[in-house]
Amino acid sequence: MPRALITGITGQDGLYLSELLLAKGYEVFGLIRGQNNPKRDLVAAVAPEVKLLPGDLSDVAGLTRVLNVAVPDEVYNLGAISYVAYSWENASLTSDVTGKGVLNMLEATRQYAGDDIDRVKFYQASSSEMFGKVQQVPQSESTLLWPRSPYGVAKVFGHYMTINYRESYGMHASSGILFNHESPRRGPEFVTRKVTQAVARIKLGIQKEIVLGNLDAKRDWGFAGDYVEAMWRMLQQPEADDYVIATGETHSIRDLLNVAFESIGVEDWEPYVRQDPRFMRPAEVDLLIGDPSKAKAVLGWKPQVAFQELIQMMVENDLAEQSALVR
Ligand code: NAP
Ligand code: G4F
Repeated sequence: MPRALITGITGQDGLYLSELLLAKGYEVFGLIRGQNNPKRDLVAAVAPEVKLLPGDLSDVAGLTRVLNVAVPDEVYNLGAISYVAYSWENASLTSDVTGKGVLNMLEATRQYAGDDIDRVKFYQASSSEMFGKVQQVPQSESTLLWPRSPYGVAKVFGHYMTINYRESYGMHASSGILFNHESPRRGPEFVTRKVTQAVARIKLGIQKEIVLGNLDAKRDWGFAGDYVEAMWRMLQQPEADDYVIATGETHSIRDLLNVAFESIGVEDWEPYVRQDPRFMRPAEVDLLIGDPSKAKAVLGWKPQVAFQELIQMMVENDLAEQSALVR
């Protein structure tokens, strides 16, 4: 039975990846932080077979201990402070967790592997946020990185550290440069879920408006369930490498509002949406659109869920969730 350790187990991707690996017959271990993490019950409900081990990405000794208990064949480093807006307010902490945390995990994994570096494969959750002020359209694995947020800068550090461990120590360490991916499990602080939750509440008559920031930014949005499959495929390759994972389509926040409101039968969303500078960012990433052709050619991966279907799925889920809450 192959064994996997996932950091970020309580997050959107950690949950989908756990389900995928368990279905493939893996024994799955998850790093969980804090002395009484409120999301422990969520993991137990979604994937009860996952064995949770306490630890934090900022604590190398703890990570080494966790690796020695889990004895993984594959390590998926998904843990991070992942909310871009928050990263300006907490730049130092974001650098420690989202940036230095990657080095901590790589180094703990190298020490765990000892003389046999081939005994373990490593996945790093890199991000399209690294492209920032994009230097090429669409963005591919060779596009120059130009991060625009403390989060993006931290991800660039983690990305190059992963490449460095591959080149310096021969570690099977791959980076997935994932573009935005969403689902009914997406945190409500991210714009898709913020919109789909609000639209559901407006439909049910329990919310009047949505307050947003920049409506013109464009993102390449896919479904998280599809994207975790790509992570697994990267670690099944004979050689480690870096891959862009994206749909190859881009949509603005306005397009998102169109689809979300249409799905509750509202054609004109303008009366329901207010903009507030509070949600504008000090430096914006205006346009993301990925070129996933390498992932398609090498991994045989392609996205299965289109943008419209994704947003409708999220609205339906939120309608069910919000109705249950008001009942
Ligand atoms: P998420 O839902 O925000 O989950 C983040 C996870 O990291 C949570 O489990 C969180 O645990 C954990 N974490 C935070 N600080 C930690 C620390 N100090 N030590 C250990 N764990 C810690 O993120 P996601 O959407 O699943 O994304 C997974 C990864 O992919 C992240 O690295 C993210 O930056 C990256 N990524 C995401 C996207 C996307 O569109 N979703 C795109 C590109 C890259 P708690 O529950 O304890 O807070
Ligand atoms: O949903 P977002 O917060 O996602 P963002 O910043 O693109 O980051 C996500 O994707 C990255 C991959 O590119 C990940 F690495 C990262 O961890 C995270 O998962 O914002 C998307 C866009 C931005 O342009 C933002 O300015 O939506 C715009 N936006 C407009 N109003 C808003 C809002 N974003 C949020 N969160 N809340 C608003 O009210």
